[in-house]
Order: sequence, then structure tokens, then C-alpha cells
Amino acid sequence: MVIGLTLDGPPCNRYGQDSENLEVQVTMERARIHVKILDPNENAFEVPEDLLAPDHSFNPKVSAESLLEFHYESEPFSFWIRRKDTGETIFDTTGIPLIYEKEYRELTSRLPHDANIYGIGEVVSNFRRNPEYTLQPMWARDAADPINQNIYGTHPFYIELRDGKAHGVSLLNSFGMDVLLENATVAYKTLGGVLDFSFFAGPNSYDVIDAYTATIGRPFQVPYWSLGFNQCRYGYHDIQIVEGVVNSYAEAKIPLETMWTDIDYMDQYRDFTTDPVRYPTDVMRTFIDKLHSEGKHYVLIIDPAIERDENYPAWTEGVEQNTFIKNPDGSIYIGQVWPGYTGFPDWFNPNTTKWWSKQISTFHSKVPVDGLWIDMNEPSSFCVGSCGTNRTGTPPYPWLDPDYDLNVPQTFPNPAYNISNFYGNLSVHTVSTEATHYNGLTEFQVHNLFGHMEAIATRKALLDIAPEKRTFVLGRSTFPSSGHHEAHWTGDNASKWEYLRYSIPGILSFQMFGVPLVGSDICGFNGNTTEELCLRWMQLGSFYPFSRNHNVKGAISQEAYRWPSVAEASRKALNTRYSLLPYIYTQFQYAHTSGLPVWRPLPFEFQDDPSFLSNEEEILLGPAILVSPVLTENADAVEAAFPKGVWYNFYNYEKVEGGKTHLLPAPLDGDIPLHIRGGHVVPIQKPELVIADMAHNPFKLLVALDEREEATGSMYFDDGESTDVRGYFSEVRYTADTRGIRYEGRFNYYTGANLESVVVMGLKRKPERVTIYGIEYGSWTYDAAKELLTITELELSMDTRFEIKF
Ligand code: MIG
Repeated sequence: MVIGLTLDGPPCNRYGQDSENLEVQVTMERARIHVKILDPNENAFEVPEDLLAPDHSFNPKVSAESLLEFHYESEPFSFWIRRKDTGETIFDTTGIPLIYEKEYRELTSRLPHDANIYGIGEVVSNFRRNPEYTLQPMWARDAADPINQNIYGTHPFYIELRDGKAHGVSLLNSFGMDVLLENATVAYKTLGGVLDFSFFAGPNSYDVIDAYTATIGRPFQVPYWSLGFNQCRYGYHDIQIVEGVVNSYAEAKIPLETMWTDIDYMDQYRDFTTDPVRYPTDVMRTFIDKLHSEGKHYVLIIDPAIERDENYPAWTEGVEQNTFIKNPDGSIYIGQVWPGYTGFPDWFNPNTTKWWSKQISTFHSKVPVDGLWIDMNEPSSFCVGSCGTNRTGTPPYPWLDPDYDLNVPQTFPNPAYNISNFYGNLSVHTVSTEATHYNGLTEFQVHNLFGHMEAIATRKALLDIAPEKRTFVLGRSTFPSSGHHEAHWTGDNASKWEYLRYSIPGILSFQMFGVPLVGSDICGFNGNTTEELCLRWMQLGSFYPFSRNHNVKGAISQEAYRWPSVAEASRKALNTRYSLLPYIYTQFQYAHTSGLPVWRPLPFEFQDDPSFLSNEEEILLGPAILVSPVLTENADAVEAAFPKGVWYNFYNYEKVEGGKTHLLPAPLDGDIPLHIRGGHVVPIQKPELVIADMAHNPFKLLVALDEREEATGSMYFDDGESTDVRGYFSEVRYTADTRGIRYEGRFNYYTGANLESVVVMGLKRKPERVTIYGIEYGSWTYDAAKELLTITELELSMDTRFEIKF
């Protein structure tokens, strides 16, 4: 449906000239109601389709059309979206003028009072956003995790929970904008583009995310190794130190899957080079070969900015191939980053992807890294405007140079509406808004896409090197669809207790944004951590979807082995993580196919229970593991709310009654409180220090019966690294009740592993006998007080169906 609109009355030209005519295009799709409002006489920049990766095979049980209705009124224009099941209006612009002007578009919807809104990022804030007042600017910004400001990525997407039902609203638009929650409204104020809204029906939160990720792109399929533990820091002076860290992990018997190196390895901070003295290429190569022979992995950082130097191939080839962002006069735009004066890749030029891929593959042939970490891609530049185009020599650091004035007014374009970018001028600490891209696009239009486009190019470069292997890219600045290409970390947090807490909403919000492989810098990035903070952070961080300890240069060392207490806590927590890896990997597979979060927010999982609307102190890892971390100093217990149902202590299988708050002991030398949810079967595997060594290790099934004495579970398995597994995968289902447990499904990947034991929790009567394939089996015990059946010494293959009866 297309609705034509004409300006109602004389123009008000609040922030620019009003459009005379608008077009409202409404389409009903399986995933969403799609409402696009645009000026047909204007050729506004829209996010190019090839930056998204919609899942065309998406086929929901119920299409959006049968759940939602679109209504409108033409004079004055307003529209509203109604749920068919409840009759509730979930989005409603009636009575609030739509403004559509050059360089300013504003659309506002009514919300209920005290609305339950989640998302609208990237931000360091609570998971449930403050409905009284939330001002979220969308302007990618390199800033060290200030609270309630704009930071690295831009995701104008929210989920609202209303009376136990969820719906979602997204705006696809790359321009700078403000999203404002205030006075029971949500307002979008954008500096251009088209108003491209999508409405997702739910009514389950995960249906919303499923439909949202179907439109923007599904999370990439992760390599199994990326789920191991990662150690990084800024300030590893040389390769010997890096080797020492790897050895210390091995000596301390703490799992370490992937070692990282920050910009320290580069020769004068140039991408695709290594320092000849501190990180000689041949020594790095030997080191990497050794890591690989031990089943470990190595990831290096690269920054997008390329130093202007006539003797630097990345620069000269880029100049030849026209791959850099320009000034309006056609000269190359120069900013400043670590290496000095730099150019910035123009991802819109098709040459750029090829040039980038070539740089990466040339480097990779010398330094065969397993993945890349793309930082500074807001893009970050240390000054305002083109600070280097007319300069030569070695730049002073801008904060030392009196010539750099960060308070300069916005130049071109100078929109009348100032979005609330917390740096003020949109060109501060980034590429100037007037800089130009391929086809005449300006940075003003496409700023928020830079990191996302770098992720696409970097993933492609890795696939060019090894098309058969899944890639690993970790990126800082993200946009809707980035999760299709990369993982994310929440940037420069601080070694403070509040940032331990904020890591939870940070990670939960990226589950909504379709980037499930996400984590925060464990033990904190900026500043010195403390033993106790680092211990608590290792405990929680061991259960982050992406688990990496990372630290700033100059701060005290904080690797997990630095304090005996932290080492012990890390061994415990990481061993538990590793034992859960088959289960966690299964969750990532579901995320890849349907957007399902790996870290499930309690407000979403228990959306019928209003007492969980603001719970962001606990997390459900997958459907079945409740994580209740300690988030405060000097605590030896944690007060944890348990959702309705039956729960069992993960370590001793004791039953915990749901629907209540429990005080859980959590001494520093104990385990992080974990509980298994009744109704679920969780396979766990004997852990090792590296994942490769676990391949054929025995499994144990944790069967947590619910009140009806039933449980189900599932496991997905494949080789964990191929882009195309060619049908060689297993997907099996466990079903348990009072009579036994079955394991069946598709077995097309051979693990060579055995099932060694089964623990059935919540079995109310002692079995008379246990039989396997009809034959009586002797190795079992039953504890009536704990309602626990334990079957041991099994030698059942994990690769075929089986049935145990009791
Ligand atoms: O301006 O590469 O967020 O993780 O250690 C700082 C050095 C640049 C910022 C990243 C951080 C990284 C650091 N980088």
C-alpha cells in the first residue's frame, strides 16, 4: 500500500525546509509490517541493501500480517499498529505531527506510562531503559564507556513488553539521530535518510528477535574455538612476554584457548607490519605454529587508519586504487591515529574490499592468525576535521598540541538540529562529516556504517584466504546486521565494580541486536583492578558468550594466574564453562538459525512474570543454566530471585524452590552460583585446558526433572570449523521422565565420545531396576532424601540413539 501525503498547512520549517509531498509505503511481510516514509522528490541516502543479509528462508509459524494491523488517518497524517490478539495499540503517532524536512525528520509514538523498553544502543546503561527520560544519540563514537551516552555502535531497535506480550520496533537509518523516551512517548529525530520502520509482532520476545534478525541478518556460525577463553592486553611489549603469558596459563592449569596481541606488535603502529625487534615476523610465526600444535589460537588487532607514507605498501597501493576517503576537493582526507597522519578506507569503493583483502592475505601468509580484531572503527581519529591534509612530519599528539581545539563549531553540513552527540560537533574525534566517499556520499550520511562495512570487508578477506573455514572477527563499532559478520566486545570499560554490573545489560542488549558472541573486558580495561574484583569478574566472565580478559597499557597485570585466589576461581569457573561447551555451542547454533539469544534476559524468558521486568543481575545461559553472580565487594553470598519452577544446584544437585528469592552462599573460594532449570537435560563433557583435547572426552547427562517429572534437551554438533559441513552434523534430542531417558535424532557427525554417567534430579521414587536395551544394569544409586538417581560407569556411544529405562 502506498499513501500519498501533502504538507498540511503552511510549512513550519523548524530545522529546514518542509517536504511538500511524502509517500508512505506499507508492506506486510512474514517477518514484519514495514513502513517507509520518504519524500519521492528527494533522493535520500538509504542503507544499501547489500549491507544487510536477510534470511529469505524465514518462515514463521504466524506471519506478522496475521498478528498486527496497520491503520492510518490522512488529514493530518498519523498511523498506528494494533495487535490483533489483544486489540492493544503498540505504536501510535496520532495527534503528534510528523516532521519531514531537509536534514531533519521527526516521528513520535505514544507509549504507556512506565513502559518496559529494552534496547536502543549501544550504551552503557540498564537493560530496561528509563522510560521517564532516556536520550540516546546514534552517532558512532570512540569514548571509554561513559554511562548513558552514545558510544561505538548504533542500534535504533527496541523490544517492549506490555502485559506479558512482546513486540519490537526498529528504524533502519544511518544518519545521526536522537531517540528519546520521555512523557510516555518515543521520539525519533534523524538528520536525514528515510524513515524506514519495521514492526515485529512477537508475542514472545524471541519471536521478535527471530523476525528482526531475519530482516537484518542472522548471527554468523561461530568456530567452536571462539568459545574458549581469551587472554589479551594492551602493553605486551614483545613476543617473549606474550609467550610467557601462554606458558604461565599452562603452568597454572587455567584453560587458555586464544592468545591475543594489541597494537604493540606493529611496526610504528602500522597495520600489516610487525616490529622487527620486539615482534620479528619469523619469531611470531614460530610462536603461532607452536600455539597451533597445542590446539591454541592467535588473534591480532588491526585498525582501519593507514599511515600516509610513500614507503608503506598499504598506503601506496590504496592511493593507486583510490581506496581512501576524500576531502570535498578530491584530495585524500587525512586524520590522525596511532601511526601518525592517516587515511581512512572508503568501504563504498568496490576497490577497497579487494585492496583490504590483499593486505590481509599478504600479511597472513607471513603471520597466520586465526582471526582479526578490528578496533577504532567509529572511525576514531584524534582531532577535529582533516587535521593532517596540509601537514607533514610527525604529528604531535592532539591533546598536547595547542592548535587542536575540540570545541570548534560544526562546519559542513551544519544541520539546524543538533543531535546530542556527547562530543558536540559531529566531527570531533572522528572523520569530518564533510569528508566524501565513493559516488559523492558524505561521511555525514554514512558515518555510522563504517565499522559494519569494515567487518564485512574483513570477514570477506578471511574467507578469501580460507573459504572452507569459519571466520572470527571481533569488532567495536557495529550497526544492524553486524552480527552476521562478527563478534563484539563492549569497549573500554573500567576496572570498577559498577562496570562488572554494567557488563550484563551490555551483553544482553547485543543478544537483541543479533550479535550473540559478545563480552566485556574481564577484570576491567581502564585503571587498576583489584584481586577481589578480578576474581568476581573471572567468575562471571567465564560465562560471557565471548570470554576475554583484557587490560589497558600501564595498568597492573590482571591475567587469571596473577593471584592464587583468582587463579583458583578461574580454574573452577572456566572448567565449568568448558564442561558446558557442547551445550553453549548448541545455543550458538540456534542463534545462527533463529537469532535466539545465548544469554537469555530474565525479563524475556519470564515475560509473564512482572517481577522479572527489571532483573539484570542474573542471566540464563541458554534455556537451562541460571547464573547468579556476585556483583558487589565484600560479599560472601548473593541474593538471587528464582523464577517459578524447580531448580537444582549445578554442583551438588540440591533442589531449590522457584518463585522465591534465595540467599546463596558465594564465598571467594567457592563456585559461582549456577542452577539447572527443572524440565531440562544438559549434556556436559569432561573439560581440558584446550578445546581440541576434549574432542573424545566422556559426557555426563544432567537430567533436571520438573514438577511433572519430565525433562527435554538437545545438542547440536559438527566439526566446529567448516563453513559448509556438507550434512555432517548431529542434532539430537533427549527426553526424560519417570520411566527413563531417551536420546534420538540425527547422527551425522562422529564425536567418538561416550556417555559415562547420568544424574537424574527430582526423581521422586526409587527405581526398581535400571535397564539398558532391556538388559538389567547394576551401576546406579538412588538418594531418596535428594531425589537423585545416579547412573555411572556407562559406555554408551554419544553417536547413536539409546534408551535407559528405570
Ligand atoms: O585508543 O589498541 O578499545 O581495547 O586495547 C585506544 C589499544 C585503542 C582501544 C580499544 C582497546 C585497545 C586499545 N584501543
